Amino acid sequence: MTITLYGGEVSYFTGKVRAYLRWADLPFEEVIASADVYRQVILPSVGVPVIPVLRTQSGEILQDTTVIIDTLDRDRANGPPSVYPATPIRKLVALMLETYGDEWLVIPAMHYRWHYDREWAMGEFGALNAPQASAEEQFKIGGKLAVPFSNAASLLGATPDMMDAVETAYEALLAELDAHFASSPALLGAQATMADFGLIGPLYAHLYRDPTPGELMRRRAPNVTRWVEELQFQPQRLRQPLDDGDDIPATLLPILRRMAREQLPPLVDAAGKVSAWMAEHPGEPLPRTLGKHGFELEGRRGERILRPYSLWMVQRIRDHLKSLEPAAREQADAFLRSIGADALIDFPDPPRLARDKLSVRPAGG
Ligand SMILES: N[C@@H](CCC(=O)N[C@@H](CS)C(=O)NCC(=O)O)C(=O)O
Repeated sequence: MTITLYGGEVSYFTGKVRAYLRWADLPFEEVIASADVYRQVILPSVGVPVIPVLRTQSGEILQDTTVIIDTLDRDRANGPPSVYPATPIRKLVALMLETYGDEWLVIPAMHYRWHYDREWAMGEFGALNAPQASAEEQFKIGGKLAVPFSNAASLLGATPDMMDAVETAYEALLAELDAHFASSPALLGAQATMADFGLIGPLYAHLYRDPTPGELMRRRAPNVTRWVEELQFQPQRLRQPLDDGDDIPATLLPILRRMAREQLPPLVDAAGKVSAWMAEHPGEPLPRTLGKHGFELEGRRGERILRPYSLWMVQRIRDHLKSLEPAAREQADAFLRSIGADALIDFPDPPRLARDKLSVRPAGG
């Protein structure tokens, strides 16, 4: 059986897995997640309407891009190098940037899509759901399907008073990434790693493909555009193994400082609130969102939904840190301090979490 990827071009997380499959040179078939596919494959096997979903060669159904890539990475035979660098600080950075791409850059991705390219996105949603319908029919269907997604932009923090800050932060990130890719083929050097697969999610389906941010990327950031196109379509060059060192390219540091400044404070806050909720609801699975909490971007304060799932990704970073020998741990801590990510050193870990579809539950519960 060949691998099947159920998803769509318009989907953030499908772009992440598709890029990985092509990069890993694994033969696969991509099936558009139409209404029929949701009904016949996704809902019965996963229980919630979500993409992407992957059927492995042995017929196992996997949901969640981190789980999908980790499973394929673990089972790879004489194939591509691992997406996880072998050295401690690079692996730390790969895990951090995956978390940044998956859980934070949803803000600009959703903002540009739903505040600039709404009608276009509705047509795309309709085409995904009903590939055989007329353009007019697809637009109507897409309009209905798009409602929860279009609300996501403001729920995630791109409220009207924060839009300028979201754009300022994204344009600055684009400039930082462009400077980085001017001298480096991938985020950590020669080889694509989990850092690249994390960032390709938002930077392909939304910020490259959608008309308004796509034009912005092509105009302002030709090196980012080239990286997106290589990683998504022609990843051969990005399979050169990393060298044996553990240094981080200097051009990546502003991006890591940005992640530390923007995303870490709300993650620390989320950890406190999730711990408190778990203490009050022993053994219970967490809701997908736990109210709202504040965040700061470019000097402005906004509000966004708190998603416990993000802490499952932080747990992966923390597990890596805790697995390090004392000398390596000391170096990793010094590195975290140097990029302003001190919060990861003694992060207020909630009780251990297990992933549960689109949220989390107490591990073992
Ligand atoms: N963290 C998950 C998220 C998957 C996800 O959010 N998929 C989006 C489309 S790109 C979706 O189907 N969302 C449905 C929903 O959030 O209800 C992953 O890595 O796969």
